[in-house]
Amino acid sequence: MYFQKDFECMPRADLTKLQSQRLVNQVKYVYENVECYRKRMDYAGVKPEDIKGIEDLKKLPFTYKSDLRDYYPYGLFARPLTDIVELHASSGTTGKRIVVGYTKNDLDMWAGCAARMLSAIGATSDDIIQVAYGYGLFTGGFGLHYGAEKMGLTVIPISSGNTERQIETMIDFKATILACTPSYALYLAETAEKMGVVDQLKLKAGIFGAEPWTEEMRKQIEEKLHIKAYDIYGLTEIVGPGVAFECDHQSGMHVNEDHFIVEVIDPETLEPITEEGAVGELVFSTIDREGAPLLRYRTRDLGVVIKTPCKCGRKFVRLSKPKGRSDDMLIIRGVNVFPSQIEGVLLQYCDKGITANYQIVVDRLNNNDTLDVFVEMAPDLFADDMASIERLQKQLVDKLRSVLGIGAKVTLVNPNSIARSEGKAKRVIDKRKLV
Ligand code: DLL
Repeated sequence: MYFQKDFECMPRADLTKLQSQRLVNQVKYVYENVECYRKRMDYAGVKPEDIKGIEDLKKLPFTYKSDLRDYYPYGLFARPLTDIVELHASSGTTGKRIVVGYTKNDLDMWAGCAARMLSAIGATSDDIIQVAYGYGLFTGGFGLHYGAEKMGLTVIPISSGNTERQIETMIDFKATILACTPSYALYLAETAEKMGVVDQLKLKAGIFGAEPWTEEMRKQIEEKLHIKAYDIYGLTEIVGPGVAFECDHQSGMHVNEDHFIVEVIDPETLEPITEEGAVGELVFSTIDREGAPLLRYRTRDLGVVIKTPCKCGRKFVRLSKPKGRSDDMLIIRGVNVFPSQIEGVLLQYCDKGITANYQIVVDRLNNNDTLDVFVEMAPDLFADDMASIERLQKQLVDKLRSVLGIGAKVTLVNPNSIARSEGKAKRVIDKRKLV
């Protein structure tokens, strides 16, 4: 077990004291070691001494995804690269990734956060966890791996993909816990059904996150795989998986508040929302991070912070399932995709036979996200032979795959066939009903 009662069940007054001490240190550390923060705080007229506790958090400027992009790759690191032992990354608004660095202590803190999540779902060193999140720059695979390792579980580091082999492995290696995205869990469940092997599985629980999913999906996964399905939340910028986790009561995700402070703000006015149960944008500050600390990071995820006590006894506040985003980011097969990335690719081909009229359609078929890009041809290409149209279509598919990191189906359609809008163009149609 990795239930850290002293922290997880700490009375609120003590937790506030701990958060305040850590925040004061983190702000001082960031001011001294990260030029961008120093300049921004100077500009805002805030000195580290002005931050005496969490009540002063709102004096600090926000950090945005664009900051991580502007200071790409290492500009926001607070430590020299000699102290950074691991890098992780995810996509950004222009296709340029954002990069986050971990020191040895950061990795240990992350592993501890992830171990708490596993402990909260009842995992012990007797369990065998199949980590089918992607390993690599994405944080999912390694985050669950480090947590499981810290708790002494047996890890099957299979990564994502190769679905039938996943099922074979789950059966042969007697996996008891499955970790992957919820949509992949459903796909695995359906494949196991087709293979007629569901009753050979030894799974008892699944730990799923990295993309929006509904209570209906939870029910389906639980019924098909005969497991309990738990939600976990995180983002690359903070620590990937391990920011917040569900306990046995499956009623909101406890935030690891001794490491991260969560605020809810109105995304328009940027004012903190204190009203219980109100939806707002989640903003996180790290308070004991060494490599890549972030203060008041605007996640763009909309959610609710639940402060009422949980039956499990943990005192950490809980997050509702995210209720959408305050920007246009889509999560497709677990990968963050911005429509502007797709538009950027299409614009590069406007002199090669396509126009800037396009539509992006995202759907979910057989529990797998699909991405369709419809683009109008220019009249010249339309009059051309089929081979040139197919050639261009293929070039677009290849380019989109390399920029987005996932496959898209591209269909070149007749000139003027995409409906024109009278107001703002409706470029993206998301047919998945996820919130
Ligand atoms: O998805 C980290 C992660 C890995 C979380 C494995 C959980 C499990 P990013 O790729 O940076 O990091 O994507 C972060 O994914 O801002 C949310 O919009 C979304 N997201 C993450 N968890 C959930 C969840 C990882 N449980 C972005 N429900 C976040 C809904 C989620 N959305």
